[in-house]
Amino acid sequence: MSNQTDFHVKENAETIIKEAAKLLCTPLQDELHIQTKSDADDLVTDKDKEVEDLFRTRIAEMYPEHKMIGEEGTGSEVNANKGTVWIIDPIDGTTNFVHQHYNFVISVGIYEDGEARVGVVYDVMNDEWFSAVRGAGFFHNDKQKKMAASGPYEESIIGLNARWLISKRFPRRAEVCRHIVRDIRATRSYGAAALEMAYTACGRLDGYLTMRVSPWDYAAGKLLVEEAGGKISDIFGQSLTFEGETSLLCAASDLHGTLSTAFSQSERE
Ligand code: 2AM
Ligand code: CA
Repeated sequence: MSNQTDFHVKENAETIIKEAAKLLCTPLQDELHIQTKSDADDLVTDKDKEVEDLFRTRIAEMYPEHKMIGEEGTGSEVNANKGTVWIIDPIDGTTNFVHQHYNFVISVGIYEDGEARVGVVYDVMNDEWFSAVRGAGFFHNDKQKKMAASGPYEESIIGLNARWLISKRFPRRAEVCRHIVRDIRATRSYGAAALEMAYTACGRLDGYLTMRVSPWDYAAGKLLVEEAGGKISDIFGQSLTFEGETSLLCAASDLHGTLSTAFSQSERE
Protein backbone atom coordinates (compact mmCIF):
# COMPACT_ATOMS: atom_id res chain seq x y z
CA MET A 1 0.00 0.00 0.00
CA SER A 2 1.21 3.52 -0.71
CA ASN A 3 1.12 6.15 2.01
CA GLN A 4 -1.86 7.79 0.34
CA THR A 5 -3.75 4.49 0.29
CA ASP A 6 -2.84 3.95 3.96
CA PHE A 7 -4.43 7.29 4.90
CA HIS A 8 -7.53 6.40 2.93
CA VAL A 9 -7.81 3.01 4.65
CA LYS A 10 -7.30 4.75 8.01
CA GLU A 11 -10.20 7.11 7.25
CA ASN A 12 -12.43 4.20 6.39
CA ALA A 13 -11.37 2.37 9.56
CA GLU A 14 -12.28 5.48 11.57
CA THR A 15 -15.69 5.62 9.91
CA ILE A 16 -16.39 2.02 10.99
CA ILE A 17 -15.06 2.74 14.49
CA LYS A 18 -17.46 5.71 14.85
CA GLU A 19 -20.38 3.50 13.85
CA ALA A 20 -19.21 0.78 16.27
CA ALA A 21 -18.75 3.28 19.12
CA LYS A 22 -22.46 4.15 18.95
CA LEU A 23 -23.22 0.53 19.88
CA LEU A 24 -21.09 0.95 23.02
CA CYS A 25 -22.34 4.34 24.24
CA THR A 26 -25.79 3.19 25.29
CA PRO A 27 -25.39 -0.25 26.90
CA LEU A 28 -26.65 0.94 30.28
CA GLN A 29 -30.09 1.37 28.74
CA ASP A 30 -29.89 -2.04 27.12
CA GLU A 31 -29.49 -5.08 29.33
CA LEU A 32 -25.86 -6.23 28.88
CA HIS A 33 -25.48 -9.94 28.30
CA ILE A 34 -22.23 -10.99 30.03
CA GLN A 35 -20.42 -14.33 29.75
CA THR A 36 -17.02 -15.58 30.90
CA LYS A 37 -14.29 -17.03 28.63
CA SER A 38 -10.97 -18.59 29.77
CA ASP A 39 -11.65 -17.92 33.48
CA ALA A 40 -14.19 -16.25 35.78
CA ASP A 41 -12.50 -12.84 35.34
CA ASP A 42 -12.23 -12.98 31.54
CA LEU A 43 -15.48 -11.33 30.40
CA VAL A 44 -17.20 -11.00 27.05
CA THR A 45 -20.52 -9.30 26.27
CA ASP A 46 -22.96 -9.35 23.39
CA LYS A 47 -21.49 -5.92 22.50
CA ASP A 48 -18.01 -7.37 21.85
CA LYS A 49 -19.61 -9.72 19.35
CA GLU A 50 -21.85 -7.04 17.79
CA VAL A 51 -18.88 -4.74 17.18
CA GLU A 52 -16.83 -7.56 15.69
CA ASP A 53 -19.75 -8.51 13.40
CA LEU A 54 -20.05 -4.89 12.27
CA PHE A 55 -16.36 -4.80 11.29
CA ARG A 56 -16.71 -8.10 9.44
CA THR A 57 -19.66 -6.76 7.43
CA ARG A 58 -18.15 -3.34 6.66
CA ILE A 59 -14.71 -4.69 5.67
CA ALA A 60 -16.34 -7.23 3.33
CA GLU A 61 -18.34 -4.38 1.71
CA MET A 62 -15.42 -1.94 1.41
CA TYR A 63 -12.50 -4.27 0.80
CA PRO A 64 -13.64 -7.76 -0.22
CA GLU A 65 -10.01 -8.81 -0.76
CA HIS A 66 -8.97 -7.90 2.81
CA LYS A 67 -9.06 -10.44 5.66
CA MET A 68 -9.88 -9.92 9.31
CA ILE A 69 -8.81 -11.45 12.62
CA GLY A 70 -10.93 -10.54 15.66
CA GLU A 71 -10.71 -11.47 19.34
CA GLU A 72 -14.18 -13.02 19.32
CA GLY A 73 -13.27 -15.68 16.76
CA THR A 74 -13.35 -14.08 13.31
CA GLY A 75 -10.56 -15.33 11.05
CA SER A 76 -8.98 -17.76 13.51
CA GLU A 77 -7.65 -19.58 10.41
CA VAL A 78 -6.21 -16.41 8.83
CA ASN A 79 -2.42 -16.02 8.58
CA ALA A 80 -1.59 -12.50 9.85
CA ASN A 81 1.57 -12.47 7.72
CA LYS A 82 -0.11 -12.92 4.33
CA GLY A 83 -2.12 -10.32 2.38
CA THR A 84 -3.94 -7.36 3.94
CA VAL A 85 -5.31 -8.28 7.35
CA TRP A 86 -7.30 -6.15 9.81
CA ILE A 87 -6.52 -7.28 13.38
CA ILE A 88 -9.30 -6.09 15.66
CA ASP A 89 -10.15 -5.98 19.32
CA PRO A 90 -13.83 -4.91 19.34
CA ILE A 91 -13.59 -3.89 23.01
CA ASP A 92 -10.21 -3.79 24.73
CA GLY A 93 -10.88 -3.40 28.44
CA THR A 94 -14.11 -5.38 28.59
CA THR A 95 -13.91 -5.55 32.39
CA ASN A 96 -13.84 -1.74 32.47
CA PHE A 97 -16.71 -1.63 29.99
CA VAL A 98 -18.84 -3.89 32.21
CA HIS A 99 -17.89 -2.52 35.64
CA GLN A 100 -17.03 1.13 35.06
CA HIS A 101 -18.35 2.00 31.63
CA TYR A 102 -15.11 3.91 31.13
CA ASN A 103 -11.54 3.30 29.86
CA PHE A 104 -12.34 0.85 27.08
CA VAL A 105 -11.21 1.20 23.46
CA ILE A 106 -11.74 -0.15 19.99
CA SER A 107 -8.39 -1.25 18.56
CA VAL A 108 -7.71 -1.74 14.83
CA GLY A 109 -4.33 -2.70 13.31
CA ILE A 110 -4.06 -3.12 9.54
CA TYR A 111 -1.20 -5.26 8.28
CA GLU A 112 0.15 -6.00 4.82
CA ASP A 113 2.23 -9.16 4.48
CA GLY A 114 3.01 -8.98 8.18
CA GLU A 115 3.98 -5.29 8.22
CA ALA A 116 1.85 -2.79 10.16
CA ARG A 117 0.50 -0.04 7.87
CA VAL A 118 -2.24 1.60 9.97
CA GLY A 119 -3.10 1.57 13.68
CA VAL A 120 -6.10 3.20 15.35
CA VAL A 121 -7.05 3.08 19.03
CA TYR A 122 -10.27 4.92 19.95
CA ASP A 123 -11.16 5.71 23.56
CA VAL A 124 -14.94 5.65 23.24
CA MET A 125 -16.06 7.52 26.38
CA ASN A 126 -13.35 10.19 26.18
CA ASP A 127 -13.73 10.57 22.41
CA GLU A 128 -9.94 10.40 21.99
CA TRP A 129 -8.17 9.10 18.89
CA PHE A 130 -4.68 7.59 18.88
CA SER A 131 -3.49 6.61 15.42
CA ALA A 132 -0.48 5.99 13.22
CA VAL A 133 0.38 5.40 9.58
CA ARG A 134 3.64 3.66 8.76
CA GLY A 135 6.33 6.22 7.94
CA ALA A 136 3.97 9.15 8.56
CA GLY A 137 4.02 9.32 12.36
CA PHE A 138 1.84 8.96 15.44
CA PHE A 139 -1.19 11.20 15.98
CA HIS A 140 -3.09 12.07 19.16
CA ASN A 141 -6.42 13.31 17.82
CA ASP A 142 -5.16 15.38 14.87
CA LYS A 143 -1.87 16.39 16.43
CA GLN A 144 1.36 14.64 15.46
CA LYS A 145 3.47 13.66 18.49
CA LYS A 146 6.87 12.14 19.20
CA MET A 147 7.79 10.36 22.42
CA ALA A 148 10.33 12.16 24.62
CA ALA A 149 13.65 10.43 25.36
CA SER A 150 13.66 8.42 28.59
CA GLY A 151 14.20 10.48 31.73
CA PRO A 152 15.81 9.16 34.93
CA TYR A 153 14.65 5.59 35.70
CA GLU A 154 13.61 6.47 39.25
CA GLU A 155 11.30 9.20 37.94
CA SER A 156 9.38 6.99 35.50
CA ILE A 157 5.72 6.05 35.63
CA ILE A 158 4.95 2.61 34.20
CA GLY A 159 1.67 0.92 33.34
CA LEU A 160 1.57 -2.38 35.24
CA ASN A 161 -1.24 -4.54 36.58
CA ALA A 162 -0.62 -5.50 40.25
CA ARG A 163 -1.64 -9.07 39.35
CA TRP A 164 1.86 -9.66 37.90
CA LEU A 165 3.55 -8.90 41.26
CA ILE A 166 2.08 -12.08 42.74
CA SER A 167 2.16 -14.31 39.66
CA LYS A 168 2.74 -17.95 40.69
CA ARG A 169 3.22 -18.97 37.09
CA PHE A 170 6.14 -16.55 36.55
CA PRO A 171 7.87 -16.17 39.95
CA ARG A 172 11.10 -14.68 38.52
CA ARG A 173 9.21 -12.18 36.44
CA ALA A 174 7.10 -11.31 39.48
CA GLU A 175 10.26 -10.59 41.44
CA VAL A 176 11.57 -8.29 38.70
CA CYS A 177 8.19 -6.51 38.70
CA ARG A 178 8.43 -5.99 42.47
CA HIS A 179 11.90 -4.43 42.03
CA ILE A 180 10.57 -2.15 39.31
CA VAL A 181 7.68 -1.03 41.52
CA ARG A 182 10.12 -0.32 44.35
CA ASP A 183 12.56 1.68 42.20
CA ILE A 184 10.41 3.81 39.88
CA ARG A 185 8.25 6.80 40.80
CA ALA A 186 4.80 5.20 40.31
CA THR A 187 2.72 2.59 38.52
CA ARG A 188 -0.68 2.96 36.87
CA SER A 189 -3.13 0.32 35.69
CA TYR A 190 -5.85 1.29 33.22
CA GLY A 191 -6.98 -2.28 32.45
CA ALA A 192 -6.85 -1.99 28.66
CA ALA A 193 -3.59 -2.91 26.96
CA ALA A 194 -4.22 -0.93 23.76
CA LEU A 195 -5.03 2.18 25.79
CA GLU A 196 -1.84 1.76 27.83
CA MET A 197 0.24 1.49 24.64
CA ALA A 198 -1.52 4.61 23.30
CA TYR A 199 -0.79 6.43 26.58
CA THR A 200 2.87 5.42 26.29
CA ALA A 201 3.00 6.71 22.70
CA CYS A 202 1.53 10.07 23.74
CA GLY A 203 3.65 10.47 26.90
CA ARG A 204 1.07 9.93 29.66
CA LEU A 205 2.99 6.81 30.66
CA ASP A 206 6.76 6.33 30.30
CA GLY A 207 6.21 2.65 29.57
CA TYR A 208 3.83 -0.28 29.80
CA LEU A 209 4.48 -3.93 30.51
CA THR A 210 2.35 -7.01 30.88
CA MET A 211 2.83 -10.79 30.94
CA ARG A 212 -0.14 -11.68 28.76
CA VAL A 213 -1.55 -10.11 25.63
CA SER A 214 -2.81 -11.49 22.33
CA PRO A 215 -2.25 -10.14 18.78
CA TRP A 216 -5.51 -8.11 18.77
CA ASP A 217 -4.41 -6.36 21.98
CA TYR A 218 -1.18 -5.01 20.45
CA ALA A 219 -1.72 -4.96 16.64
CA ALA A 220 -2.57 -1.24 16.63
CA GLY A 221 -0.54 -0.23 19.69
CA LYS A 222 2.68 -1.61 18.22
CA LEU A 223 2.55 0.84 15.30
CA LEU A 224 1.50 3.71 17.58
CA VAL A 225 4.56 3.19 19.80
CA GLU A 226 6.96 2.67 16.90
CA GLU A 227 5.75 5.71 14.95
CA ALA A 228 6.01 7.79 18.14
CA GLY A 229 9.68 6.78 18.23
CA GLY A 230 9.49 4.15 20.98
CA LYS A 231 10.35 0.46 21.23
CA ILE A 232 8.02 -2.47 21.65
CA SER A 233 8.80 -6.17 22.10
CA ASP A 234 8.22 -8.97 24.58
CA ILE A 235 9.68 -8.36 28.06
CA PHE A 236 13.01 -9.91 26.99
CA GLY A 237 13.41 -7.58 24.00
CA GLN A 238 12.37 -10.18 21.39
CA SER A 239 10.10 -9.22 18.47
CA LEU A 240 6.37 -9.79 18.81
CA THR A 241 5.38 -12.68 16.53
CA PHE A 242 1.57 -12.46 16.29
CA GLU A 243 1.37 -16.12 17.27
CA GLY A 244 -0.65 -16.74 20.44
CA GLU A 245 -0.19 -15.01 23.78
CA THR A 246 2.98 -13.14 24.69
CA SER A 247 4.45 -10.79 27.28
CA LEU A 248 4.86 -7.18 26.15
CA LEU A 249 7.05 -4.20 26.98
CA CYS A 250 6.99 -0.76 25.39
CA ALA A 251 8.81 2.46 26.28
CA ALA A 252 11.29 4.97 24.90
CA SER A 253 14.59 3.33 23.96
CA ASP A 254 16.67 3.72 27.16
CA LEU A 255 13.89 2.69 29.54
CA HIS A 256 12.98 -0.21 27.25
CA GLY A 257 16.63 -1.33 27.38
CA THR A 258 16.81 -1.08 31.19
CA LEU A 259 13.61 -3.08 31.70
CA SER A 260 14.25 -5.78 29.08
CA THR A 261 17.77 -6.29 30.46
CA ALA A 262 16.35 -6.74 33.98
CA PHE A 263 13.93 -9.46 32.80
CA SER A 264 16.55 -11.21 30.63
CA GLN A 265 19.17 -11.24 33.41
CA SER A 266 16.75 -12.60 35.97
CA GLU A 267 15.77 -15.43 33.61
CA ARG A 268 19.45 -16.42 33.18
CA GLU A 269 20.29 -16.41 36.90
P1 2AM B 1 -9.61 -7.47 26.78
O1 2AM B 1 -10.25 -6.48 27.66
O2 2AM B 1 -9.77 -7.18 25.32
O3 2AM B 1 -9.96 -8.91 27.12
C1 2AM B 1 -6.09 -6.36 31.06
O4 2AM B 1 -6.97 -7.37 31.38
C2 2AM B 1 -5.72 -6.40 29.59
O5 2AM B 1 -5.27 -7.70 29.20
C3 2AM B 1 -6.87 -6.07 28.66
O6 2AM B 1 -6.34 -5.30 27.62
C4 2AM B 1 -7.36 -7.43 28.19
O7 2AM B 1 -7.98 -7.37 26.95
C5 2AM B 1 -5.99 -8.11 28.06
N1 2AM B 1 -6.04 -9.56 27.93
C6 2AM B 1 -5.48 -10.25 26.90
N2 2AM B 1 -5.67 -11.55 27.03
C7 2AM B 1 -6.36 -11.73 28.16
C8 2AM B 1 -6.87 -12.88 28.83
N3 2AM B 1 -6.70 -14.10 28.34
N4 2AM B 1 -7.54 -12.68 29.98
C9 2AM B 1 -7.73 -11.42 30.44
N5 2AM B 1 -7.26 -10.32 29.86
C10 2AM B 1 -6.59 -10.46 28.73
CA1 CA C 1 -11.44 -7.58 23.85
